[in-house]
Amino acid sequence: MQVQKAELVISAPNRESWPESALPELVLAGRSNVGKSSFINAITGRKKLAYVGNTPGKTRLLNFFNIDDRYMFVDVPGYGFANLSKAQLIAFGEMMEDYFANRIQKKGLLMLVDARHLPSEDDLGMLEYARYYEIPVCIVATKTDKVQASKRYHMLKQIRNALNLKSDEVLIPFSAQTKEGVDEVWEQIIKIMET
Ligand SMILES: Nc1nc2c(ncn2[C@@H]2O[C@H](COP(=O)(O)OP(=O)(O)OP(=O)(O)O)[C@@H](O)[C@H]2O)c(=O)[nH]1
Ligand SMILES: [Mg+2]
Repeated sequence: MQVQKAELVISAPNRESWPESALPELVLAGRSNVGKSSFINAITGRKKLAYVGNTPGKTRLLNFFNIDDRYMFVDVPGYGFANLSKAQLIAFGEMMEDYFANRIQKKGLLMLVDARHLPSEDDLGMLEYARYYEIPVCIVATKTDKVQASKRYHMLKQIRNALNLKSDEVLIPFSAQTKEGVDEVWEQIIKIMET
């Protein structure tokens, strides 16, 4: 999809600041440093829409992006960052619980995992939210350019198994560097958002 407009609507610290909007929403989640900002930039064709940096897990806000007045992307702060306090972990859990339980615009979860590593407990927890609230999921395995061709099939299979993906839960190999997977990602997003 050719994106014309991609705008940050608000960085919301709490429910009161979630935007009033009827657009269907796609939650984008993943561990810190998984390549989420690079992913958002790659699929929207922007260079600096979402900040790409070396300091992982800084934001604790839900970032709502208006995509062509058609979808809202809800960028979740990267989780699984070791330096979080227990209070911060609880606050994060409450923020996500609040969103999934109460936001009627939610339509799907797109979760990013690093193609070189097995998913974490936090990834599984995020997936559980989606399954519990019965919203469709799409998994994106990032940084495939860093995976040796001979190991690729095995890695992807291991990720599928670790997440216990069902046959209708798609796993898309992706690289922000080579742009592998951009078309497949849009195909899935459109499917999730428009059914
Ligand atoms: N080789 C390669 N590097 C990538 C890819 N995607 C992201 N990176 C690198 O991985 C690092 C983290 O990327 P970000 O896009 O900032 O990741 P993030 O998940 O948004 O990170 P935080 O928001 O800080 O948690 C950066 O150094 C990126 O350049 C990719 O597809 N291939
Ligand atoms: Mg980021």
